[in-house]
Amino acid sequence: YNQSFRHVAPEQQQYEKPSVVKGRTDVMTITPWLAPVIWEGTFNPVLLDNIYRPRNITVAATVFAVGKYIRFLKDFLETAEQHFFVGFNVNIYVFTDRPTEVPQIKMAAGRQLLPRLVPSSNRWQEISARRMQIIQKLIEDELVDQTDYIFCLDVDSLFRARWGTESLGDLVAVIHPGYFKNGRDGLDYERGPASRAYMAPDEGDFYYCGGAFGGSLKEVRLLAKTCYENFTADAKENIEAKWQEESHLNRYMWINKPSKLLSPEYLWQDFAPREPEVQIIRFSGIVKNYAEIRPN
Ligand code: UD2
Repeated sequence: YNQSFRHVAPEQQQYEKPSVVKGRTDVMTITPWLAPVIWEGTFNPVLLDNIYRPRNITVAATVFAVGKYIRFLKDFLETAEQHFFVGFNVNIYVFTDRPTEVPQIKMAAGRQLLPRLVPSSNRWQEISARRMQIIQKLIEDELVDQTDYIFCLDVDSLFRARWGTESLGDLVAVIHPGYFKNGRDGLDYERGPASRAYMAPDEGDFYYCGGAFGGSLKEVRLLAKTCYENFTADAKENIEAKWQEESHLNRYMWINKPSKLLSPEYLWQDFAPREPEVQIIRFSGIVKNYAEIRPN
């Protein structure tokens, strides 16, 4: 019997009765394939934490800080301490070519910073896409049997409010903040039929972020492996999808429906004006000067 599928509530837990007829009506909270979409007001954080705590889960996060992106790492890590799975076992794997510049962050008990060396590159597209291969290898070589869930996050971002147990699932995708009200023709998928990331005009549920995704080790390993293989096979034919591995991730999630979706609260963009549906921003991409920070 797989313990991980049981939601055992603590006996003394008291909380307000959920209502069948009240709740968020301004947003989709369940997809047509019956995956929950997590928005503020759809979950009880205390109840969820109490359900997950006895399982003593460990959550891994990967973050890449290659080249000048190392400058974003300190704020990312400090805000993760404040908001990301507070009170749980968390291992943050930092992949960098500048190990001596990894900041010393004071971390709470049960939380670890684990720097890993990766080569530098002159192409930001390569740095971004190669993450998938490195994530696959990390899961296979180090995480199996040690970690329960993994999230893969962009470094040029900050945690601003709770990101916790409500986000756990087998295959977890974040709805991209830039396109969440658009129809299919307004989703920035790869549109070239030659690419393995191709999405036809009548395909697509949502546009998902490349900058935040996660799930169980099994599911994320398969996602990373598939995206990297398709990215590499495209490259051999001199094809690069419009948004690199993000395009391939979107193709993958169209075929392999995520079991849980996180609303754009889980990856907002600081430059974007706040939308009324977004009652809280949990994680957001900072405004950056691409010309200044990318290698070329
Ligand atoms: C989008 C995606 C990003 C990726 C990219 C692909 C979001 C919010 N972001 O962001 O995840 O899919 O499109 O084109 O969905 N990096 C380095 N050093 C570099 C360049 C990149 O460490 O020189 C790492 C770093 O962790 C960064 C990530 O790669 O956060 C993504 O690169 P980006 O932030 O430049 O990509 P961006 O903002 O176009």
